[in-house]
Amino acid sequence: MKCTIALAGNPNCGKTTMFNDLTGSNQYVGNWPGVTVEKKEGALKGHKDVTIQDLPGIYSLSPYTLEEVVARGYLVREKPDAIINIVDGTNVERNLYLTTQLIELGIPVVIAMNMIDIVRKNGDRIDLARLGEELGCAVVETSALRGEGSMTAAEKAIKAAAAPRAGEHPHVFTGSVEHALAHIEESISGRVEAEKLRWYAIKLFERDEKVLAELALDQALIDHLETHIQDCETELDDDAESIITNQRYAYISKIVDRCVKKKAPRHSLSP
Ligand code: BGO
Repeated sequence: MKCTIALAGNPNCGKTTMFNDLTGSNQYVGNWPGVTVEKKEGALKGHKDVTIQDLPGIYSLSPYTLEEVVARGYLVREKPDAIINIVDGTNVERNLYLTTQLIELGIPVVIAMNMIDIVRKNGDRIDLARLGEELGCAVVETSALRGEGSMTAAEKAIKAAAAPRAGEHPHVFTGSVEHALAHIEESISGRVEAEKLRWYAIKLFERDEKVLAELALDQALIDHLETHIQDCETELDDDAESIITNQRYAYISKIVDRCVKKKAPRHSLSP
């Protein structure tokens, strides 16, 4: 099956190492249109009809850095068939901030739990099955440096690309935010692709200027959405963007507590 798999992850998660592992010398390097951010793509080893598209290393899908704008522009507009999200297994909590946002895009995600050699050496344990259940996606352990697991992650991504979308999202947000998001989703249904409804609703809740400009909603609709957003802000006594960020971190912290067991704290501030 002809398909495109995007590689996404935080800076230093091992993305370049995995890209090289998956594509070998089958690579094309250029720039993303209009910017001097490097663009690399290549055919998956042994699968000439599967393209691996590298994306810039990012921490979030917000519109604040060039890398974020390039990565999310590609993911929203070019519609890869699946995403391999490379997570640094020694830093799961920080990396999952991006993961939760990638899942909201409605593109099948496979998590490559990378640096697993270091995780093991440290004596830490990650319950991959439980993490996969919590997030609703496959999780594969990888050591890109040792060439372990990368191909399994790619094969799972090819399978996920061919599978029907489940349409379910992890329960990241609390009741009043979910209530506002449901109203926003209802208001923009039919104006965006069905599988991206949630991502657009969250971005509108955050008053993301790039998404507001892209959707060019009429003022009456924007005013209507504002009533729901402002009700939520009043109830939670915070601004919309912080509400989303804080609830995302709270959700991640909960699932990390359930799925990641550190052997012992290795660093102490005491003398
Ligand atoms: C250096 N396991 C281990 N142990 N290391 C890994 C793994 C893995 O699974 N995957 C990647 N690395 P990038 P981004 C380095 O370069 O792919 C290592 O930013 C060094 N360099 O080898 O570049 C990888 O593309 C000197 O490490 O990440 C690299 O996402 C001393 O993680 C680093 C030690 O990988 C980042 C490491 C001169």
